[in-house]
Amino acid sequence: MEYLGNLDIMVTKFNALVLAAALSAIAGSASALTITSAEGDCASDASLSGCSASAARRDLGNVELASAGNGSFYSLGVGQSASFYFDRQVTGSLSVSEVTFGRAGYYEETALVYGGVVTDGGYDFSALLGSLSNKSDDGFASLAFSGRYDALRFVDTTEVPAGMPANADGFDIDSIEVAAVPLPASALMLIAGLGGLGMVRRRKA
Ligand SMILES: [Ca+2]
Ligand SMILES: [Ca+2]
Repeated sequence: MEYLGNLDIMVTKFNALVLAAALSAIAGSASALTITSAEGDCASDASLSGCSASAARRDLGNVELASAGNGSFYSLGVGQSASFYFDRQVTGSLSVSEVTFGRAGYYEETALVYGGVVTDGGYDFSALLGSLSNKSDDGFASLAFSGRYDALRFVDTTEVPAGMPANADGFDIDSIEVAAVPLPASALMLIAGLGGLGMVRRRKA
């Protein structure tokens, strides 16, 4: 039965391919950050002061993780806030696309950004990361920050000038771009090691 040896090599190669596919799937999921949940003052209670009159602008589902917006957005509401929770920790920099960039004569809309970390009592949003304005020239409101956070909170600080329409609804978030903290090399090595162990065991059996 001279083919048995070849079969054994084939099975080993197959296992290696399965392992490689599994590792690449893990690496892929590690880089794909997702928003697990979001909450916003105006999304919860549209009657709050400064919230948009438009239901579409109070839909948190309009905010996606992307480097460029798609035109649908969530309006924070003047003086109100919204928080976004991620499946992995994130780190800087942060870039937010707004819809009112480059509008001549349009008043400034601003927001503070806080980083949230999981604690025993829930989320601690005491870390102020910086501020955003819709008056930046590059089409994005960006800020650099270090540290690792499980969530981001945006608190509107827009000061609406006198004489502006009464429908002011604060800083608008179309999309968010932020980096996921990469899996530590030790975790990837552990996964690879466990996979290798499984192959050895299967061959011995
Ligand atoms: Ca607005
Ligand atoms: Ca959007």
